[in-house]
Formats: sequence, C-alpha cells, structure tokens
Amino acid sequence: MSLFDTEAYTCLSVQEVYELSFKVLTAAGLAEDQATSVAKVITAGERDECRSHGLYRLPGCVQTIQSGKLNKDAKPDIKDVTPALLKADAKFGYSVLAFDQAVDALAAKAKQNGIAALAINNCFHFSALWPEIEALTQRGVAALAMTPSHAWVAPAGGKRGLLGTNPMAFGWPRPGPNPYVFDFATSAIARGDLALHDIAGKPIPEGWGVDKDGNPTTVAREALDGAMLTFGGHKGSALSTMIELMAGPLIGDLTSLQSMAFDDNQKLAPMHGELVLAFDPGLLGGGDLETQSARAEQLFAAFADQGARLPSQRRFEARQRSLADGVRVPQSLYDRITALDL
Ligand code: NDP
Ligand code: PYC
Repeated sequence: MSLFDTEAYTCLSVQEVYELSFKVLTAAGLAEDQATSVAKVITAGERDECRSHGLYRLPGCVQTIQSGKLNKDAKPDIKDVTPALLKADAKFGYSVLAFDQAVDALAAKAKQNGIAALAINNCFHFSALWPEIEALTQRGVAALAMTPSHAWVAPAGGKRGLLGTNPMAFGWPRPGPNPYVFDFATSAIARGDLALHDIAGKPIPEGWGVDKDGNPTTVAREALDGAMLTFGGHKGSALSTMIELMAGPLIGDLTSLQSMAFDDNQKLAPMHGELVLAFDPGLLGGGDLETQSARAEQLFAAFADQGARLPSQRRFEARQRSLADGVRVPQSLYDRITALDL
C-alpha cells in the first residue's frame, strides 16, 4: 500500500507526465536540452512508481532553476582524458544532460579497455541513479554509479548531519528486457521518502532519524529537522563515506557538507559530482560470455527458488502497469505543479 492510496488523484499517461514535466521546466526558463533530460528522468521515476523521484521533484526543480545558481543554458563539456576516463563538466547544469551526452562514449571505452570511468563535475543532482544504470546495461556493460547529496545524515555514533543520503546503484546486463539493478540511498530512507512521510503525516520507524537534540524519533518532521541515520549502522556509514570520497575529492568535487555550504540554506538540489563506472564482461571475463551469463542466471534463478525477489522486480512490474494504464498522481501534487508561478 502506498503512502497516497487514500488520496484523490489525477490519472496521466506516461507521455502526459513527460509533456507536463517538459512544459513546466521550460516555462521556468530551463533550456530545451536540459529540460529533455530532466523530464525524461522524472517521467521514468513516476512510471516505475518511484514516487520520491518522479513528479514530486518538479516543484524543487523549478525552485532550483529560478534560484540563479543553476546554469539554465549549461552545455556540458565532455573531455576524453585517457583511454579509460571521461570527464564531463556539467557547468552548473543538471547531471542528467551531462550523463546523456557521455553515455555512448563511456560504454565504448569500457568495451575497449574492460573498465572505464565517467566523472561528472559541477552538476545539480536530484535524480534516481537506476535510469543511468539501465542506459549502460542496455549497451551491454555492467555499471556502478554513486553520488553525494547534502549533509543530512549523521555518521554511526554521531547525531548531526555530515554525510549525504548518498545513493549507490549497480547493474548487470541480462538476456531479455530487464537487467539486474539495485539502487539505494545509504541512509535508512531516501530524504524524498522521508519528506513524503511528513506530507502524509505517517510515523516513521525508529532507526531512520534523530531529532535536533539527537534523540531517536518516529516523527518524520523531527528527523528532517534533526538528522537522518545510515542503513546498517557502521557499515552503511562507511559505505556512505566511501561515496563522499569517490564521487567527491577523488574526482575533484565537493562533499555533501560542501554542497550544503554552496546551497547556503536555499534548499535547492545538491550541487557536486557523480562517478559512474562501466565494466565490459567480454574483456574482463576472457570472452566466454555464454558461460559467464549462465553462471549469473543460475544465481538469479536461485533467488526465486526460495521465494526471494530480485531488486527492480517491483519497478519493472510497475513500469508495465503504467505503460498500459497510466499513472495516478496525487491530486495535491498535481494541483501544486499546475499552480506553480512560472
Ligand atoms: P529503496 O529502499 O526503495 O529500494 C532500494 C533497492 O532495493 C531498489 O533497487 C529496490 O527494488 C530494492 N528492493 C526493495 N525491496 C526489496 C526486496 N524486498 N527484495 C529485493 N530488492 C528489494 O530505495 P531508496 O529509498 O534507498 O532510494 C530510492 C531512490 O532514491 C533511489 O533510486 C536513489 O537513487 C534515489 N536517491 C537519489 C539521491 C540523489 O542524491 N540523487 C539521494 C538518495 C536517493 P524495487 O525498486 O524494485 O523495489
Ligand atoms: O531523496 O535523499 C534523497 C535525495 C537527495 C537528492 C535527491 N534525492
């Protein structure tokens, strides 16, 4: 049952979600190429019922676009640094356009070298990572992506925001339409989902956040105003720190703390870097793709054998439903979007 199941809704087709997003973004002043990439990722989130990264993000995008900090006409500058390294300077535009423009070259480099990296710098970043992972698995390579955010999350043993909600996503190409993909925040819950609990007035479980004084809380608003917690205690805390380092200083970009300072309390999308790695199973595995794939498929089949599901299975099922029947947008969100002052 979703947070919004009891709310009135408007039904939109997936194409209408894209058109609404593109219209709002361009009316807010975003250049068409930026708006295309942003509308695409918002539509994918809504289509796959990842509500915290679908249309819910549109008002925040407008706020970021209108802030004067985002470069509305940014043209990413993509540099071929070495045979295995691309650097994309997003020029203070959205990460997703830089990714869209670099993805073919990244996959080609992985196929030439076995492994390749794309470092995206100076990007505003608000989106789910799985659309980028799927773009790479569609090109036949395995992929790993990570990015910091804002310093909302306390490290294990701490009680003040220091780390980002720092998502990490991985994908493995499979025969058939659906790859193996997981994509999760290293916080116990994504901030977007925590905010949706606040909007719906739903309590949160202990372990998601602490209040301003560092006390455990089950009130979403108190955790938003206090600090979020990592998943898996010290393990999630260390993984989150790795993401800070790998998608921050390693690629010459900001940590979540520095992204928050750049934001200067304007509550915009975080601005920092993203690291995307791509791996070619042909070169890394020595060329016997059939055996490699069979071993992976044996692993996946064994999940179902014991009643477990693969990550993204829910999403792929939601995608089929949405493409057939459209999506249900909570009326309050739809009204908020259509009332935006553009
Ligand atoms: P979830 O906890 O909702 O899901 C995490 C992953 O686990 C998904 O791949 C999901 O697949 C899978 N999963 C969930 N339940 C099961 C299960 N029972 N068995 C097997 N797999 C399961 O994700 P989060 O809330 O942590 O993150 C949501 C999104 O927020 C992500 O897409 C992330 O990229 C984004 N995000 C972006 C940030 C940014 O800075 N840009 C920051 C933080 C988060 P399925 O979808 O099929 O359920
Ligand atoms: O949901 O944690 C989140 C998030 C941060 C930036 C974009 N999404």
